[in-house]
Amino acid sequence: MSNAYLSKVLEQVKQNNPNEPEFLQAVKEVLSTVEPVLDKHSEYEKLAILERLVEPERIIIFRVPWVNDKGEILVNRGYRIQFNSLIGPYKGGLRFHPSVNQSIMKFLGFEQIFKNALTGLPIGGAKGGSDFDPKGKSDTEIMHFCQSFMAELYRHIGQDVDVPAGDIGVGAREIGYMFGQYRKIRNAYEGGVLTGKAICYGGSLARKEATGFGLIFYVREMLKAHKDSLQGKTVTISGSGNVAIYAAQKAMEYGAKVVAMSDSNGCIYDYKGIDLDLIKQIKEVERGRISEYLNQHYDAIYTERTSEDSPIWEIKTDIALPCATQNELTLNSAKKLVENGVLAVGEGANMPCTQEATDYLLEKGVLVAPAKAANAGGVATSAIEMSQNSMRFYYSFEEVEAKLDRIMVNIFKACRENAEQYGCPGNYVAGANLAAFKKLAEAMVAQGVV
Ligand code: NDP
Ligand code: 2IT
Repeated sequence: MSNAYLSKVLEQVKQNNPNEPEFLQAVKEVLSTVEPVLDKHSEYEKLAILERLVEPERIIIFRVPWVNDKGEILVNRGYRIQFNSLIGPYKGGLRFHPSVNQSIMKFLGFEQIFKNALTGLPIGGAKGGSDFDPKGKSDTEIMHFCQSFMAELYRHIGQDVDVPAGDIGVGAREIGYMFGQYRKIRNAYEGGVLTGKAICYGGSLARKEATGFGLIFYVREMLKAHKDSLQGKTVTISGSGNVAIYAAQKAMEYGAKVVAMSDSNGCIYDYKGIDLDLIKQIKEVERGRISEYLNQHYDAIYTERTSEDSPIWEIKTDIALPCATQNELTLNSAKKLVENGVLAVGEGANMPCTQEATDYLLEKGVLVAPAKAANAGGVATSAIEMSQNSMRFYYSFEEVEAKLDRIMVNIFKACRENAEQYGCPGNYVAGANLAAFKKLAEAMVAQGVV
């Protein structure tokens, strides 16, 4: 980084946010690519554009007490990072996972600002969640936790203020329990306050599928720009949650063969192609472990995860889709993928590649679909859910999917054009950051110092 303003801000961010490695990583990744815009706009320093972007508008931290089935009282920590409302109400998911802390919440909130700007829809950036571990909890325990979480969160959100949705550990079941509690407290049906709702009370068709489908639409466009396609390609997908499952489904529809999926314990490899109906049964219905796949497919192979390098990236593949969590694809894994001839990596999860892994993949000419662009289909469809709620009207599945497809095509186009315009053709990581940053900076200038 040769721009003095950039280096100064990065140093400040380091000093002001000690012990927040994920947040620092996300900021560094963005700042390292926006230099050409800053070189063109020397006035941005005087306007403190970067200093304002890296500081959340508000951080809310709260106690979440709840009672488990044994009658024991437990306390978790809840978060909502209202990062930026420049271009719309705060918008972003809620994550329930024991690893949740302020650094992870802030990195996700920061990424969300740029992702949401790329969708072209009026949504600001936010993230929230809790260090609550949903694994092994009964349905009643999940409900009690969600109700207690919402008993505090309700006062900070609203359909024109802040609109949470799902993320790791939060799906339609949790959104339903939170919506019920919100509705009861507010004594009003405000449909657009949460997205990812079930279809029966205000959800959007295709929201469940949207992030995974959108990822594949983006990868399709990226391959097309390089005169290639998904047809006949081998695909490996980490995770077996919401994003992974629907990425697998759409990849298969385009003629690709998905041979491996995983969860936090390990990965399965099925040379015949993954039986996705069985994965849905194990994960969406039974909430079980992916190793149970072998109970029905005796010739599949299960490999336990024993280190930070996931065994799934050792498998030879044309296209790798990390769809589990941050920093799940390390430099070691990137080297393995390149050794095995990988063509493209599509980030379904948020920040799944470490910075070293991304740099290595780009250096080796692998196509990288960056998370904030490639997984934006989920939040974009959330915005479509909000607009349906405002209109008190519903679109068909096909209508929503067509809108999502168009949005992903436009996001890819913005990434490609910006990468070309700023002298790094084919680098969609930089292209995404540049496209989003330009829009946000322009909006900040227009709205004055607030
Ligand atoms: P789910 O909870 O549905 O699934 C998460 C999957 O990732 C599970 O298979 C889980 O395995 C695995 N996983 C989670 N944490 C870890 C970890 N620390 N180490 C290894 N594996 C892990 O979540 P989603 O599919 O919704 O989210 C997946 C990723 O996609 C996240 O990064 C999320 O931020 C991102 N994302 C989600 C969107 C959405 O609309 N849902 C939109 C855009 C991005 P296990 O069950 O063993 O924990
Ligand atoms: O990371 C993400 O974009 C999400 N978890 C979806 C957020 C949303 O508001 O739909």
